[in-house]
Amino acid sequence: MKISSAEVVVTSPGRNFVTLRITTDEGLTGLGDGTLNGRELAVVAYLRDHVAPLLIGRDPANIEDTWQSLYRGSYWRRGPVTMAAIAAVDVALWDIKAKCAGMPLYQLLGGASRTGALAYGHASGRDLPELFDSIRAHLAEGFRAIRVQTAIPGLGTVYGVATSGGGDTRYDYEPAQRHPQPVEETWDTRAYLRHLPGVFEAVRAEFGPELPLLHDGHHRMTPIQAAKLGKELEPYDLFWLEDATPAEDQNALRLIRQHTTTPLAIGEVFNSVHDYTTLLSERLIDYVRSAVTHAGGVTAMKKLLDLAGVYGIRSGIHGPTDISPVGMAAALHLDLAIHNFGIQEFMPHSARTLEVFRTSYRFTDGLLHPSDTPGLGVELDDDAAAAHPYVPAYLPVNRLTDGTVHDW
Ligand code: CS2
Ligand code: MG
Repeated sequence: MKISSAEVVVTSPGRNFVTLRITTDEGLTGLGDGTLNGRELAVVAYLRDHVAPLLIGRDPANIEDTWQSLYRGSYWRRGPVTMAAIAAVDVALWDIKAKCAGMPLYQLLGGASRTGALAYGHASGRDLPELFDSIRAHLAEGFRAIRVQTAIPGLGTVYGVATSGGGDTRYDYEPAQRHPQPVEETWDTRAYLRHLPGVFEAVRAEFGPELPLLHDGHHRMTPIQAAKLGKELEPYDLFWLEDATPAEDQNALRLIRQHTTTPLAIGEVFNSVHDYTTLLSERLIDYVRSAVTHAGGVTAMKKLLDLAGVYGIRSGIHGPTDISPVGMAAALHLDLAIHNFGIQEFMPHSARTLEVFRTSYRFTDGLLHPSDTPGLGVELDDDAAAAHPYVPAYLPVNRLTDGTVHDW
């Protein structure tokens, strides 16, 4: 069998998605996600202009060889654009291989290690009553683990906090926004650090000690600020504190670790196992947060997660709405198969997105299952995709109260 075409489909059913469809001379197709939020067209060009021509005529069965050719063979390694493009190819080839075998992908990864993947949902509120309502709504939908984000008194819009009600608009706070320039938000870390422990105290008092609670710091603290926050949150027994400090500084995690037993998660902006070497070998984190879509696909993620497992570190695969349903399905097959699964992030896609991407994965009683459909279990509806052309969009920029650009 040979690859006969590799087409890139860009669609924007509320937010932008980049999908690679590989077709073989025997008529089999595979899908891969290459969505890089706010920088989508860079991956499109990388795939269309530089990668697709290399794929034509290759044997789709040789996934490892194709991965290594695109990684080692290009000379320019790593980086979010390259690794999202490689991920798109890799996942599409796994989809084809699993369809060929007539099996769901997780079977090719070793079979199921569990009945489903524990998912966490995103609750948020501008104040405690709104936050409590959001937590209750997620519990009613079946979520058994909850990420908690709140607004901060004195600051305006805070990234990760819903400004609208339920339904499809519920997660509208996290798309890259469709403006010609990025929206600017104001940030004050001291105000955040003063406010957050009280929020967790109130949530524990309301919802009791058992519910797993998570929090995302969006890379906004210095190491010593993160150490202080981790220490102050210890009484509230977090499942994890995510992205406490800017992720590229692996050594920062060492300082945080010396001060707190709050579990740490990091890695949604990482794209290679090389971003993790210190973190894993020194056991400076508890959860690996990379997305299949941004870290080189199933092939690379399986190796990364196996290495993490050697150190007793578990998975927490990135699953926001800017990972397409194709990337989400790939994550779920890994979640089901690997031994060191921790938790899966799950922000359900909008109904509009699910008209473009026909999924078969299921969310039941707090657990996600990729389904037993052969392959990944996702198909792309071309007509629905074409009805939503690309719209430029940017993630917001974060500035301190004096106007300084800040990390996030
Ligand atoms: C967030 C994401 O899901 C998360 O944990 O940090 O919403 C992230 O900000 C976006 O994926 C950025 O594209
Ligand atoms: Mg995050």
